[in-house]
Amino acid sequence: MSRLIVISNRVSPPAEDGEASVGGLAMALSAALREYSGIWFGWSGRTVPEFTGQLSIERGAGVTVATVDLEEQDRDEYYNGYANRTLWPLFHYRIDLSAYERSFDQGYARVNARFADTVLPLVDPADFVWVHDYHLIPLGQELRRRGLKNRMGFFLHIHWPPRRLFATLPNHRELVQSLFDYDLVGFQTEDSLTAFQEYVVQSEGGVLHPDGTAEAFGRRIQLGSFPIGLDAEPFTAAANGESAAGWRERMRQSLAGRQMIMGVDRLDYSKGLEERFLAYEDYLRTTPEAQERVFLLQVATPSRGDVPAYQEIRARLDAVSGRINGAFATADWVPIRYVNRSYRRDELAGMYRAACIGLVTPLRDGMNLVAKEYVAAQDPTDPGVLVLSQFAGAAEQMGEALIVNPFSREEMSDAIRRGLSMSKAERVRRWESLMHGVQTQDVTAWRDAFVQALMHPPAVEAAEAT
Ligand code: GDG
Repeated sequence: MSRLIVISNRVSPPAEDGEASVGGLAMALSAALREYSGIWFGWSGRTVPEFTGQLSIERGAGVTVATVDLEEQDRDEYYNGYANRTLWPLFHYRIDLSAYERSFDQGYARVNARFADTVLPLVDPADFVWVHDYHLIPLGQELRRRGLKNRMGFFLHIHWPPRRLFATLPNHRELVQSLFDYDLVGFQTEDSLTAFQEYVVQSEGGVLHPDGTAEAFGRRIQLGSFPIGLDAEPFTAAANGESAAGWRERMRQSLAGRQMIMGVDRLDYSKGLEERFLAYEDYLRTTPEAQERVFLLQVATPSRGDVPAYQEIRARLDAVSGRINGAFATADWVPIRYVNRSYRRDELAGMYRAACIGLVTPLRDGMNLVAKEYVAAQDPTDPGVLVLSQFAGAAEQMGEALIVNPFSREEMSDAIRRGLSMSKAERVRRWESLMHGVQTQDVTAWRDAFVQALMHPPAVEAAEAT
Protein backbone atom coordinates (compact mmCIF):
# COMPACT_ATOMS: atom_id res chain seq x y z
CA MET A 1 0.00 0.00 0.00
CA SER A 2 1.19 3.50 -0.79
CA ARG A 3 1.82 5.72 2.18
CA LEU A 4 2.44 9.39 2.48
CA ILE A 5 5.88 10.44 3.71
CA VAL A 6 5.70 14.00 4.97
CA ILE A 7 8.98 15.80 5.55
CA SER A 8 9.26 19.17 7.24
CA ASN A 9 11.86 21.00 9.28
CA ARG A 10 10.11 20.22 12.56
CA VAL A 11 7.52 17.65 13.43
CA SER A 12 6.49 18.31 17.00
CA PRO A 13 6.65 20.94 19.71
CA PRO A 14 10.30 21.53 20.55
CA ALA A 15 11.48 20.54 23.99
CA GLU A 16 13.32 23.83 24.57
CA ASP A 17 11.06 26.75 23.67
CA GLY A 18 7.61 25.54 22.62
CA GLU A 19 7.87 27.47 19.36
CA ALA A 20 6.58 24.84 16.91
CA SER A 21 3.38 24.43 18.88
CA VAL A 22 2.28 27.87 17.69
CA GLY A 23 3.32 27.61 14.03
CA GLY A 24 0.69 27.43 11.29
CA LEU A 25 2.64 24.66 9.63
CA ALA A 26 2.44 22.42 12.69
CA MET A 27 -1.33 22.89 12.90
CA ALA A 28 -1.86 22.10 9.26
CA LEU A 29 0.32 19.03 9.12
CA SER A 30 -1.02 17.29 12.17
CA ALA A 31 -4.49 17.64 10.68
CA ALA A 32 -3.27 16.33 7.33
CA LEU A 33 -1.60 13.28 8.80
CA ARG A 34 -4.65 12.15 10.72
CA GLU A 35 -6.13 10.99 7.43
CA TYR A 36 -3.26 9.18 5.69
CA SER A 37 -1.34 6.57 7.57
CA GLY A 38 2.21 7.50 6.90
CA ILE A 39 5.43 8.84 8.28
CA TRP A 40 6.21 12.38 9.34
CA PHE A 41 9.93 13.03 9.37
CA GLY A 42 11.91 16.05 10.55
CA TRP A 43 14.37 17.55 12.99
CA SER A 44 13.74 16.75 16.65
CA GLY A 45 14.63 20.32 17.65
CA ARG A 46 17.50 18.90 19.70
CA THR A 47 21.19 19.33 19.06
CA VAL A 48 23.98 16.82 19.75
CA PRO A 49 27.78 17.27 19.64
CA GLU A 50 28.11 15.06 16.56
CA PHE A 51 25.53 14.10 13.92
CA THR A 52 24.84 10.36 13.97
CA GLY A 53 21.73 10.06 11.76
CA GLN A 54 20.12 8.00 14.52
CA LEU A 55 16.32 8.00 14.10
CA SER A 56 13.88 8.30 16.99
CA ILE A 57 10.61 6.68 16.00
CA GLU A 58 7.27 7.06 17.77
CA ARG A 59 4.11 5.40 16.56
CA GLY A 60 0.91 7.27 17.31
CA ALA A 61 -2.68 7.19 16.04
CA GLY A 62 -2.18 6.20 12.38
CA VAL A 63 1.00 8.24 12.13
CA THR A 64 4.62 7.31 12.63
CA VAL A 65 6.76 10.23 13.68
CA ALA A 66 10.48 9.93 12.95
CA THR A 67 12.98 12.54 14.07
CA VAL A 68 16.70 13.10 13.91
CA ASP A 69 18.98 15.29 16.03
CA LEU A 70 21.20 17.89 14.37
CA GLU A 71 24.45 19.52 15.44
CA GLU A 72 24.57 22.98 16.97
CA GLN A 73 26.41 24.19 13.88
CA ASP A 74 23.54 22.85 11.75
CA ARG A 75 21.00 24.79 13.80
CA ASP A 76 23.06 27.98 13.52
CA GLU A 77 23.88 27.75 9.81
CA TYR A 78 20.85 25.97 8.38
CA TYR A 79 17.91 26.95 10.61
CA ASN A 80 18.91 30.30 12.14
CA GLY A 81 21.20 30.96 9.16
CA TYR A 82 20.12 30.18 5.61
CA ALA A 83 16.45 29.46 6.38
CA ASN A 84 15.70 32.34 8.73
CA ARG A 85 18.38 34.93 7.95
CA THR A 86 18.67 34.48 4.18
CA LEU A 87 15.50 33.02 2.67
CA TRP A 88 12.79 34.20 5.11
CA PRO A 89 13.64 37.93 4.88
CA LEU A 90 14.17 37.79 1.12
CA PHE A 91 10.88 35.97 0.49
CA HIS A 92 9.17 38.60 2.68
CA TYR A 93 10.64 41.50 0.65
CA ARG A 94 13.26 42.41 3.27
CA ILE A 95 16.45 42.20 1.24
CA ASP A 96 17.86 44.72 3.71
CA LEU A 97 17.73 41.96 6.34
CA SER A 98 18.88 39.10 4.10
CA ALA A 99 22.31 37.81 5.11
CA TYR A 100 24.51 35.97 2.64
CA GLU A 101 27.25 33.97 4.26
CA ARG A 102 29.11 31.03 2.81
CA SER A 103 28.69 29.08 6.05
CA PHE A 104 24.89 29.46 5.73
CA ASP A 105 24.93 28.02 2.18
CA GLN A 106 27.08 25.16 3.36
CA GLY A 107 24.91 24.49 6.40
CA TYR A 108 21.75 24.47 4.25
CA ALA A 109 23.28 22.03 1.75
CA ARG A 110 24.68 19.86 4.54
CA VAL A 111 21.42 19.55 6.46
CA ASN A 112 19.40 18.83 3.32
CA ALA A 113 21.89 16.06 2.49
CA ARG A 114 21.65 14.75 6.06
CA PHE A 115 17.87 14.73 5.88
CA ALA A 116 18.08 12.78 2.60
CA ASP A 117 20.48 10.20 4.03
CA THR A 118 18.35 9.71 7.12
CA VAL A 119 14.91 9.51 5.55
CA LEU A 120 15.88 7.40 2.53
CA PRO A 121 15.74 3.99 4.28
CA LEU A 122 12.20 4.79 5.52
CA VAL A 123 10.76 5.23 2.01
CA ASP A 124 9.20 2.24 0.20
CA PRO A 125 9.03 2.27 -3.60
CA ALA A 126 5.24 2.84 -3.69
CA ASP A 127 5.25 5.75 -1.22
CA PHE A 128 4.51 9.37 -2.09
CA VAL A 129 6.86 11.95 -0.66
CA TRP A 130 5.62 15.42 0.35
CA VAL A 131 8.28 17.96 1.35
CA HIS A 132 7.35 21.20 3.13
CA ASP A 133 8.67 24.71 3.06
CA TYR A 134 11.69 26.86 2.45
CA HIS A 135 13.98 24.98 4.83
CA LEU A 136 14.01 21.98 2.51
CA ILE A 137 13.86 23.23 -1.09
CA PRO A 138 16.87 21.13 -2.29
CA LEU A 139 15.81 17.96 -0.46
CA GLY A 140 14.12 16.48 -3.55
CA GLN A 141 17.31 16.88 -5.53
CA GLU A 142 19.31 15.21 -2.76
CA LEU A 143 16.88 12.30 -2.73
CA ARG A 144 17.04 11.91 -6.53
CA ARG A 145 20.86 11.89 -6.32
CA ARG A 146 20.49 8.93 -3.99
CA GLY A 147 18.36 7.10 -6.55
CA LEU A 148 14.84 7.77 -5.23
CA LYS A 149 12.33 7.35 -8.07
CA ASN A 150 9.09 7.96 -6.11
CA ARG A 151 6.66 10.72 -6.96
CA MET A 152 7.64 13.72 -4.87
CA GLY A 153 5.82 16.95 -4.16
CA PHE A 154 6.95 20.20 -2.57
CA PHE A 155 4.71 22.81 -0.95
CA LEU A 156 5.90 26.31 -0.10
CA HIS A 157 4.10 27.80 2.91
CA ILE A 158 5.49 31.29 2.39
CA HIS A 159 5.07 33.70 -0.50
CA TRP A 160 7.22 33.28 -3.64
CA PRO A 161 8.81 36.67 -4.42
CA PRO A 162 8.82 38.44 -7.79
CA ARG A 163 11.55 37.53 -10.25
CA ARG A 164 13.75 40.60 -9.87
CA LEU A 165 13.66 40.39 -6.08
CA PHE A 166 14.42 36.68 -6.13
CA ALA A 167 17.35 37.28 -8.47
CA THR A 168 19.16 39.14 -5.65
CA LEU A 169 19.75 35.75 -4.02
CA PRO A 170 23.15 34.37 -4.93
CA ASN A 171 22.60 30.88 -6.40
CA HIS A 172 18.96 31.66 -7.16
CA ARG A 173 19.15 29.60 -10.34
CA GLU A 174 20.40 26.49 -8.53
CA LEU A 175 17.60 26.79 -6.01
CA VAL A 176 14.93 26.90 -8.72
CA GLN A 177 16.64 24.11 -10.63
CA SER A 178 16.46 21.92 -7.53
CA LEU A 179 12.69 22.42 -7.45
CA PHE A 180 12.52 20.79 -10.87
CA ASP A 181 13.51 17.48 -9.26
CA TYR A 182 10.03 17.29 -7.70
CA ASP A 183 7.04 16.12 -9.73
CA LEU A 184 4.71 18.71 -8.23
CA VAL A 185 5.47 22.12 -6.75
CA GLY A 186 2.63 23.90 -4.94
CA PHE A 187 2.18 27.49 -3.78
CA GLN A 188 -0.32 29.20 -1.49
CA THR A 189 -1.71 31.68 -4.02
CA GLU A 190 -2.12 32.44 -7.70
CA ASP A 191 0.12 35.44 -7.07
CA SER A 192 3.01 33.24 -5.87
CA LEU A 193 2.43 30.72 -8.65
CA THR A 194 2.53 33.47 -11.28
CA ALA A 195 5.73 34.93 -9.81
CA PHE A 196 7.38 31.51 -10.03
CA GLN A 197 6.14 30.94 -13.57
CA GLU A 198 7.51 34.33 -14.60
CA TYR A 199 10.92 33.34 -13.29
CA VAL A 200 10.80 30.05 -15.17
CA VAL A 201 9.81 31.69 -18.45
CA GLN A 202 11.67 34.99 -18.34
CA SER A 203 14.84 34.13 -16.46
CA GLU A 204 15.24 30.54 -17.55
CA GLY A 205 13.59 30.47 -20.99
CA GLY A 206 11.24 27.73 -19.77
CA VAL A 207 7.87 26.82 -21.26
CA LEU A 208 4.45 26.69 -19.59
CA HIS A 209 2.00 24.10 -20.90
CA PRO A 210 -1.82 24.35 -20.83
CA ASP A 211 -2.06 21.32 -18.53
CA GLY A 212 -0.37 23.29 -15.73
CA THR A 213 3.09 21.81 -16.21
CA ALA A 214 6.29 23.78 -16.70
CA GLU A 215 9.34 22.72 -18.65
CA ALA A 216 12.86 23.91 -17.82
CA PHE A 217 16.27 22.49 -16.89
CA GLY A 218 15.42 19.48 -19.08
CA ARG A 219 12.52 18.50 -16.83
CA ARG A 220 8.76 18.90 -16.93
CA ILE A 221 6.93 19.33 -13.62
CA GLN A 222 3.45 20.14 -12.44
CA LEU A 223 2.77 23.51 -10.77
CA GLY A 224 -0.30 24.63 -8.86
CA SER A 225 -1.75 26.88 -6.23
CA PHE A 226 -3.15 25.15 -3.15
CA PRO A 227 -4.33 27.70 -0.56
CA ILE A 228 -3.96 26.23 2.91
CA GLY A 229 -7.00 26.27 5.16
CA LEU A 230 -7.98 25.90 8.77
CA ASP A 231 -8.76 22.81 10.77
CA ALA A 232 -12.14 24.55 10.65
CA GLU A 233 -14.54 22.12 12.30
CA PRO A 234 -12.50 21.40 15.44
CA PHE A 235 -11.61 25.06 15.72
CA THR A 236 -15.23 26.18 15.53
CA ALA A 237 -16.13 23.47 18.04
CA ALA A 238 -13.42 24.77 20.37
CA ALA A 239 -14.80 28.30 19.96
CA ASN A 240 -18.23 26.99 21.00
CA GLY A 241 -16.84 24.93 23.87
CA GLU A 242 -16.82 25.55 27.60
CA SER A 243 -13.24 26.63 27.99
CA ALA A 244 -13.60 29.24 25.21
CA ALA A 245 -16.82 30.44 26.83
CA GLY A 246 -14.90 30.88 30.09
CA TRP A 247 -12.29 33.00 28.34
CA ARG A 248 -14.93 34.98 26.50
CA GLU A 249 -16.59 35.77 29.79
CA ARG A 250 -13.29 36.67 31.42
CA MET A 251 -12.57 39.05 28.53
CA ARG A 252 -16.07 40.55 28.65
CA GLN A 253 -15.67 41.36 32.31
CA SER A 254 -12.29 42.93 31.78
CA LEU A 255 -13.65 44.92 28.81
CA ALA A 256 -16.09 46.74 31.09
CA GLY A 257 -18.25 47.71 28.10
CA ARG A 258 -15.29 48.70 25.89
CA GLN A 259 -14.80 47.42 22.36
CA MET A 260 -11.83 45.13 21.82
CA ILE A 261 -9.63 44.96 18.74
CA MET A 262 -7.39 41.91 18.59
CA GLY A 263 -4.24 40.70 16.86
CA VAL A 264 -2.47 37.34 17.24
CA ASP A 265 0.89 36.79 15.59
CA ARG A 266 4.27 35.21 15.94
CA LEU A 267 6.56 38.06 16.90
CA ASP A 268 7.95 38.52 13.39
CA TYR A 269 8.84 41.65 11.38
CA SER A 270 6.79 40.31 8.45
CA LYS A 271 3.58 40.55 10.49
CA GLY A 272 3.51 44.36 10.42
CA LEU A 273 3.09 44.83 14.18
CA GLU A 274 4.85 48.16 14.42
CA GLU A 275 2.80 49.57 11.52
CA ARG A 276 -0.34 48.21 13.22
CA PHE A 277 0.46 49.93 16.52
CA LEU A 278 1.12 53.19 14.69
CA ALA A 279 -2.14 52.92 12.74
CA TYR A 280 -4.02 52.30 15.97
CA GLU A 281 -2.32 55.34 17.47
CA ASP A 282 -3.51 57.32 14.43
CA TYR A 283 -7.02 56.05 15.06
CA LEU A 284 -6.90 57.16 18.70
CA ARG A 285 -5.53 60.57 17.79
CA THR A 286 -8.09 61.19 15.05
CA THR A 287 -11.02 59.74 17.01
CA PRO A 288 -10.86 61.35 20.47
CA GLU A 289 -14.31 60.03 21.39
CA ALA A 290 -12.94 56.47 21.07
CA GLN A 291 -10.32 57.01 23.75
CA GLU A 292 -11.08 54.98 26.89
CA ARG A 293 -13.78 53.15 24.89
CA VAL A 294 -11.61 50.71 22.91
CA PHE A 295 -8.42 48.80 23.39
CA LEU A 296 -6.12 46.68 21.32
CA LEU A 297 -5.16 43.23 22.62
CA GLN A 298 -2.05 42.11 20.78
CA VAL A 299 -0.80 38.60 21.49
CA ALA A 300 2.71 38.33 20.02
CA THR A 301 4.36 35.02 20.76
CA PRO A 302 8.17 35.25 20.78
CA SER A 303 9.74 33.43 17.86
CA ARG A 304 13.27 32.81 16.47
CA GLY A 305 14.80 34.70 19.37
CA ASP A 306 18.36 33.70 18.35
CA VAL A 307 18.11 35.79 15.18
CA PRO A 308 19.18 39.44 15.67
CA ALA A 309 16.37 40.94 13.54
CA TYR A 310 13.85 39.30 15.90
CA GLN A 311 15.57 40.73 18.96
CA GLU A 312 15.43 44.15 17.31
CA ILE A 313 11.76 44.02 16.36
CA ARG A 314 10.93 42.85 19.86
CA ALA A 315 12.75 45.79 21.40
CA ARG A 316 11.08 48.20 18.94
CA LEU A 317 7.62 46.88 19.73
CA ASP A 318 8.28 47.22 23.47
CA ALA A 319 9.24 50.83 22.86
CA VAL A 320 6.36 51.73 20.51
CA SER A 321 3.65 50.10 22.63
CA GLY A 322 5.13 51.67 25.76
CA ARG A 323 5.21 55.09 24.14
CA ILE A 324 1.60 54.87 22.93
CA ASN A 325 0.40 53.63 26.30
CA GLY A 326 2.32 56.39 28.07
CA ALA A 327 0.83 59.04 25.80
CA PHE A 328 -2.83 57.92 25.89
CA ALA A 329 -3.41 55.82 29.03
CA THR A 330 -5.53 57.07 31.91
CA ALA A 331 -5.66 55.87 35.51
CA ASP A 332 -8.03 53.03 34.62
CA TRP A 333 -7.43 52.42 30.90
CA VAL A 334 -4.49 51.37 28.72
CA PRO A 335 -4.96 51.52 24.94
CA ILE A 336 -2.73 48.52 24.14
CA ARG A 337 -2.52 45.28 26.04
CA TYR A 338 0.63 43.84 24.55
CA VAL A 339 1.23 40.23 25.59
CA ASN A 340 4.39 38.22 24.79
CA ARG A 341 3.18 34.77 25.66
CA SER A 342 1.23 31.98 24.05
CA TYR A 343 -2.25 30.69 24.80
CA ARG A 344 -3.97 27.40 24.11
CA ARG A 345 -6.10 27.30 20.98
CA ASP A 346 -9.37 27.14 22.90
CA GLU A 347 -8.32 30.16 24.94
CA LEU A 348 -7.48 32.06 21.77
CA ALA A 349 -10.83 31.07 20.27
CA GLY A 350 -12.65 32.57 23.27
CA MET A 351 -10.68 35.80 22.96
CA TYR A 352 -11.29 36.05 19.21
CA ARG A 353 -15.02 35.84 19.82
CA ALA A 354 -14.91 38.65 22.33
CA ALA A 355 -13.14 40.93 19.80
CA CYS A 356 -15.14 43.35 17.63
CA ILE A 357 -12.29 43.52 15.14
CA GLY A 358 -9.67 40.95 14.12
CA LEU A 359 -6.70 42.99 12.95
CA VAL A 360 -4.57 40.89 10.59
CA THR A 361 -2.18 43.21 8.81
CA PRO A 362 1.05 41.46 7.76
CA LEU A 363 3.35 43.29 5.35
CA ARG A 364 3.71 39.99 3.51
CA ASP A 365 2.36 36.55 4.38
CA GLY A 366 2.10 33.27 2.48
CA MET A 367 -1.48 32.75 3.67
CA ASN A 368 -2.16 33.72 7.34
CA LEU A 369 -4.27 31.33 9.32
CA VAL A 370 -5.15 33.82 12.05
CA ALA A 371 -7.52 35.58 9.62
CA LYS A 372 -9.39 32.30 9.15
CA GLU A 373 -9.35 31.47 12.87
CA TYR A 374 -10.85 34.84 13.72
CA VAL A 375 -13.73 34.22 11.31
CA ALA A 376 -14.28 30.64 12.50
CA ALA A 377 -14.53 31.76 16.13
CA GLN A 378 -17.27 34.39 15.66
CA ASP A 379 -20.81 34.29 17.00
CA PRO A 380 -23.02 33.87 13.87
CA THR A 381 -25.67 36.21 15.29
CA ASP A 382 -23.27 39.01 16.21
CA PRO A 383 -19.94 38.53 14.41
CA GLY A 384 -16.95 40.84 14.48
CA VAL A 385 -15.20 42.41 11.49
CA LEU A 386 -12.00 41.11 9.90
CA VAL A 387 -9.53 43.80 8.82
CA LEU A 388 -7.07 42.08 6.48
CA SER A 389 -3.89 43.11 4.71
CA GLN A 390 -3.96 42.96 0.93
CA PHE A 391 -0.49 41.36 1.19
CA ALA A 392 -1.64 38.30 3.13
CA GLY A 393 -2.25 35.33 0.82
CA ALA A 394 -5.62 34.98 2.56
CA ALA A 395 -6.78 38.19 0.85
CA GLU A 396 -7.12 36.25 -2.44
CA GLN A 397 -9.95 34.26 -0.86
CA MET A 398 -11.33 36.66 1.75
CA GLY A 399 -12.59 39.61 -0.27
CA GLU A 400 -15.47 40.26 2.16
CA ALA A 401 -13.01 41.37 4.84
CA LEU A 402 -12.09 45.06 5.05
CA ILE A 403 -8.97 44.86 2.89
CA VAL A 404 -6.23 47.35 3.75
CA ASN A 405 -2.76 48.37 2.70
CA PRO A 406 -0.70 47.76 5.86
CA PHE A 407 1.81 50.43 4.83
CA SER A 408 -0.91 53.08 5.07
CA ARG A 409 -1.69 54.18 8.62
CA GLU A 410 -4.65 56.16 7.34
CA GLU A 411 -6.23 53.23 5.55
CA MET A 412 -5.85 51.01 8.58
CA SER A 413 -7.13 53.63 10.96
CA ASP A 414 -10.15 54.24 8.65
CA ALA A 415 -10.85 50.50 8.55
CA ILE A 416 -10.80 50.31 12.35
CA ARG A 417 -13.27 53.20 12.51
CA ARG A 418 -15.48 51.63 9.88
CA GLY A 419 -15.34 48.17 11.48
CA LEU A 420 -16.25 49.43 14.94
CA SER A 421 -19.31 51.26 13.65
CA MET A 422 -20.49 48.71 11.06
CA SER A 423 -24.15 47.71 11.24
CA LYS A 424 -24.99 44.25 12.46
CA ALA A 425 -26.65 43.42 9.13
CA GLU A 426 -23.47 44.21 7.20
CA ARG A 427 -21.30 42.33 9.68
CA VAL A 428 -23.49 39.25 9.38
CA ARG A 429 -23.56 39.44 5.58
CA ARG A 430 -19.78 39.72 5.30
CA TRP A 431 -19.15 37.07 7.93
CA GLU A 432 -21.47 34.51 6.32
CA SER A 433 -19.62 34.76 3.06
CA LEU A 434 -16.21 34.56 4.79
CA MET A 435 -17.29 31.64 6.95
CA HIS A 436 -18.51 29.73 3.92
CA GLY A 437 -15.01 30.01 2.45
CA VAL A 438 -13.30 29.03 5.70
CA GLN A 439 -15.48 25.92 5.99
CA THR A 440 -15.26 24.75 2.40
CA GLN A 441 -11.62 25.64 1.72
CA ASP A 442 -10.35 24.04 4.90
CA VAL A 443 -7.17 22.13 5.65
CA THR A 444 -8.73 18.88 4.43
CA ALA A 445 -9.57 20.40 1.05
CA TRP A 446 -5.99 21.72 0.83
CA ARG A 447 -4.47 18.36 1.68
CA ASP A 448 -6.73 16.41 -0.66
CA ALA A 449 -6.11 18.76 -3.57
CA PHE A 450 -2.34 18.52 -3.14
CA VAL A 451 -2.22 14.78 -2.54
CA GLN A 452 -4.57 14.06 -5.46
CA ALA A 453 -2.41 16.16 -7.77
CA LEU A 454 0.66 14.32 -6.50
CA MET A 455 -0.87 10.89 -6.96
CA HIS A 456 -2.48 11.56 -10.35
CA PRO A 457 -0.16 13.31 -12.78
CA PRO A 458 -1.64 15.01 -15.86
CA ALA A 459 -2.19 12.62 -18.78
CA VAL A 460 0.66 13.94 -20.95
CA GLU A 461 3.23 13.53 -18.23
CA ALA A 462 1.96 10.06 -17.41
CA ALA A 463 2.14 9.08 -21.08
CA GLU A 464 5.69 10.37 -21.36
CA ALA A 465 6.73 8.48 -18.26
CA THR A 466 5.67 5.11 -19.64
C1 GDG B 1 3.52 30.01 7.93
C2 GDG B 1 3.34 31.11 6.88
C3 GDG B 1 1.01 30.29 6.48
C4 GDG B 1 -0.02 32.31 17.34
N1 GDG B 1 0.09 32.63 18.65
C5 GDG B 1 -0.41 31.59 19.34
C6 GDG B 1 -0.83 30.61 18.44
N2 GDG B 1 -0.58 31.08 17.22
C7 GDG B 1 -0.95 30.34 16.01
C8 GDG B 1 -2.08 31.03 15.28
C9 GDG B 1 -1.95 30.40 13.90
C10 GDG B 1 -0.45 30.15 13.80
O1 GDG B 1 0.10 30.27 15.09
C11 GDG B 1 0.23 31.18 12.93
O2 GDG B 1 -0.04 30.87 11.62
P1 GDG B 1 0.12 31.93 10.46
O3 GDG B 1 -0.50 31.36 9.25
O4 GDG B 1 -0.48 33.21 10.89
O5 GDG B 1 1.66 32.21 10.29
P2 GDG B 1 3.13 31.49 10.30
O6 GDG B 1 3.47 30.93 11.63
O7 GDG B 1 4.05 32.57 9.80
O8 GDG B 1 3.02 30.30 9.24
C12 GDG B 1 1.87 31.52 6.78
C13 GDG B 1 1.32 29.15 7.44
O9 GDG B 1 2.73 28.86 7.49
C14 GDG B 1 0.58 27.87 7.05
O10 GDG B 1 0.88 27.49 5.75
O11 GDG B 1 -0.35 30.67 6.62
O12 GDG B 1 1.71 32.49 5.75
O13 GDG B 1 4.15 32.25 7.20
O14 GDG B 1 -2.60 29.16 13.84
O15 GDG B 1 -3.27 30.76 15.95
N3 GDG B 1 -1.38 29.43 18.79
C15 GDG B 1 -1.53 29.19 20.11
N4 GDG B 1 -1.15 30.10 21.06
C16 GDG B 1 -0.60 31.31 20.72
O16 GDG B 1 -0.30 32.13 21.57
N5 GDG B 1 -2.07 28.03 20.51
